Amino acid sequence: MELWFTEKHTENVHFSIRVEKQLCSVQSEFQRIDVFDSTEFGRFLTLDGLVMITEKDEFIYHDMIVHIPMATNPKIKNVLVIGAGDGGTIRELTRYQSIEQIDVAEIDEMVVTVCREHLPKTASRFSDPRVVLHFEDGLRYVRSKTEQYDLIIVDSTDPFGPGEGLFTKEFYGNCFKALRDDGILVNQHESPYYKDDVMSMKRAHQRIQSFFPNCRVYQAHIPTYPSGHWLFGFASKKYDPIKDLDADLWNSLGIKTKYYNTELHKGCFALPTYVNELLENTDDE
Ligand code: AG3
Repeated sequence: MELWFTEKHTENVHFSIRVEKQLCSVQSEFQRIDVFDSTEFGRFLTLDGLVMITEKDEFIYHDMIVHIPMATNPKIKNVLVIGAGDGGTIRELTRYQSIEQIDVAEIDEMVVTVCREHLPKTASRFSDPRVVLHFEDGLRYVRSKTEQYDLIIVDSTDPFGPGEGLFTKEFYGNCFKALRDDGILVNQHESPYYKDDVMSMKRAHQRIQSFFPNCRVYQAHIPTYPSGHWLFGFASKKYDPIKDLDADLWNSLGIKTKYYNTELHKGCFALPTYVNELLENTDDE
């Protein structure tokens, strides 16, 4: 008997992974949480039937969401991570000795519990003393914060279900307020390829741009996400991610990575023409 996990990337495109075993399936207050084991991608986590991470390719996403902002400003000390219940982003952040505090606002405690049990490769650093877990909606958490963080990482799901509020103008405005003068906001920015994802990513870009003077979008290749072509947003009150990169300084830290390097740092902001055009023609309601 063969067992397959399938995610609908569009009405007409399905992506399937052959499953060796289903390790966990629970319904939390917020969403359905599943963990599977597979030959091709190792263990993988899905939320409401959408792939969040696989053991084989999570390093790409987590390298890119963490090391791009950290290399742009290695003096970052106070970080807020929103979402991130699988722990991958936290694992990468804890590699920087210079970081003093990592607040994590994750809406669903059950995601953390499940990942601690079944995905120890990503959920490995929750017990670092600098990590403070807040099990609450990131949208609400950030509302009450003012000039407190050097970096906010929005490591969310797609813009529907529990993650919806993390793509709103209200949320981005509150992130702006919660950041210090030289603060950086990085978010997972959806894909430029299929129609529905394009709409989300254009909208996110438009909304972020209405608050931050410096906004850039960068890309990575993530095999298990829709189209495999994924974007991240970089927004700052002060920094330009390319001009302000001190490659020698980051390289001197000796942080060994499998995807990120300082040449790729500069290259990932060079986007295909059709993506640049999508980002130029944004019209929000
Ligand atoms: N968060 C972004 C996942 C988006 C995937 N979308 C999809 N499969 N339709 C991942 C969280 C990793 N820490």
